[in-house]
Amino acid sequence: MGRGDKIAADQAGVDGMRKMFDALDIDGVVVIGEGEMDEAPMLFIGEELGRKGPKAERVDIAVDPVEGTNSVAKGLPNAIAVVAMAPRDHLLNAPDMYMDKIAVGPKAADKVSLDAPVHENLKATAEALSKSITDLTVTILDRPRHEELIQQCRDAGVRIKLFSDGDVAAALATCFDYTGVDIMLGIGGAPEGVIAAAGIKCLGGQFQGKLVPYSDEERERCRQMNVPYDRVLQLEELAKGDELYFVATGISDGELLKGVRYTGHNIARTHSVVMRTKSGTIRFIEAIHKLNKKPSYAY
Ligand code: VTB
Repeated sequence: MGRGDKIAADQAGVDGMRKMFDALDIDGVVVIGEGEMDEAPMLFIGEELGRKGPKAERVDIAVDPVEGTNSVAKGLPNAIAVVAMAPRDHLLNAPDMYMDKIAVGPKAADKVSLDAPVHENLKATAEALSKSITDLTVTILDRPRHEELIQQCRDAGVRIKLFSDGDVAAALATCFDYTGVDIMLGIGGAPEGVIAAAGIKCLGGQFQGKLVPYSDEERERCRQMNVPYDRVLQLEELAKGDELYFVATGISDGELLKGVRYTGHNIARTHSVVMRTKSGTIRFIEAIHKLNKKPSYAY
C-alpha cells in the first residue's frame, strides 16, 4: 500500500491468493477473475483452482485480489482483497463492463428496486430505517457519470458520501450499522457487482444490478454470454442459492474493515470478515502475522 504502483500491488495480491488456493481441497473454476486467459497469467476466467480429488467440492470462484488498485497505490481508503465461492454454476459469469447498482442493508432489503426512481428508493430506505430523509447517508462512486444521480440525491435532501474506488466494500458497508452508510447507488464494474451480491446475500441485505453496455460490441458480448442487459438482474440471479461463502480482508482502511498495519518487527495485523449464507454467521477475524515465519507467503 502507498507505493504508487497499482500493477505491482495487483500482482502481489494475485500471487498471494493463487498460492493459497493450491492448498485447498476444492475443484474450483474462476468465473470472475483477472480477465481472459490471454491477458492474465493467473486467476484468469476459466482457470481451475484447488487440489481437486474425489471428495473435493465443485465450486465457482469469484476473486478480486485487490479491489481498488488505485486506492492501494495512492494510500486511499476502501481497498480489500476479496473472494466469493459457490457451488458450480451458482455465480453469474458477468461480462467485464459497467453495471448500475443498488445496495441496502437487511432492514430495507425488500423496500427498494433498481427499476424505481431514485427519490422513491431513498424515501423507502429512510422509512425502513426509521430515519428522516435528511439523515439518510447515500454512498456514490465519485465519477463524472454520476452528476445527475448526485443531483437527484441532493434534491431529495440526503447526505452523500463520495468514494474514489472500491464499490464492493461500499456496497457491503450498507449492511452494517456501524459504518453509517445506508444505501449505495451508481454505476461500477459488473464483476465487482457479482462479488458484492454474494457478500450481501450472506448479510441478508439487498443488491440489484443492471448491465450498462456502452457499445454494440458490449451488447454482443452480453448476448454471447447469455446475460440480459435490458432488465434488472435480481440478487438470486447474481449469486444463487444459500451455499455462498464470502471473505474479504482490508488492505487500506475502510468503513467496513481496517487495512493492513505493519507494526515493525516483521509483524502485520490484518482485519477480515468471513461469512456464509447458510448459517448466516458473520465472523470478524483480526490476525497477527509473523512475517518471518511464513516468508513464502509474505513477500
Ligand atoms: C468501480 C470501483 C472499483 O472499478 O467498480 C470501478 O468500485 C468502475 O470502473 O474499485 P471506473 O473506474 O471506470 O469507474 C474499480 O475502480 C476497480 O477497477
